[in-house]
Amino acid sequence: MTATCQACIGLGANLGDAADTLRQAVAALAGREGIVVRAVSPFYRTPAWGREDQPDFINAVALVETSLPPRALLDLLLAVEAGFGRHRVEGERWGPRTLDLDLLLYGDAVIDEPGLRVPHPHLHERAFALVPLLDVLPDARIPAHGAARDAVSVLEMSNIQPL
Ligand code: PH2
Ligand code: MG
Ligand code: MG
Repeated sequence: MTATCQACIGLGANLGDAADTLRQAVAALAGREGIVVRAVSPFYRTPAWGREDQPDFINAVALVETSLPPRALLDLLLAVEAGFGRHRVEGERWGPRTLDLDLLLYGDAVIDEPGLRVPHPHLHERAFALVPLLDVLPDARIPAHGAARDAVSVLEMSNIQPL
């Protein structure tokens, strides 16, 4: 049997029918070789973080079991994003998008390579990712940071609204 790893994927969208896109994206992930979707959090409406001049996002987190190594999983996430019409704008950071799939956690791995940073470098400061993460993995730990529960406890959460 191939060894598998538990990974957490953050889903976000704020263009088009974002909730429908997220539902379809989960189905697309589940249909890929090497990924089993174990749990999906509720969907949340969240105010844009980092760049506020854009529509609210819909966010969720999927807990998956995967036989793919981290780089292959990242490539797959980027391919699924592209399949949903995600066009990356050069130099644009935190802008609006049809679908964003972020590798938040890959087991307890700490990876810092070009294009691939795990845990996600902003996870511990983003309620829109931590709240759904805790739904699927209540005891989640962020390697090099600590308990996700502790990270979220100091953040504003009242604006993270379940759909
Ligand atoms: N993603 C970003 C930037 N800002 N804000 C919210 N609420 N949700 C997101 O998914 C999000 C964001 C960059 O990936
Ligand atoms: Mg993102
Ligand atoms: Mg991303």
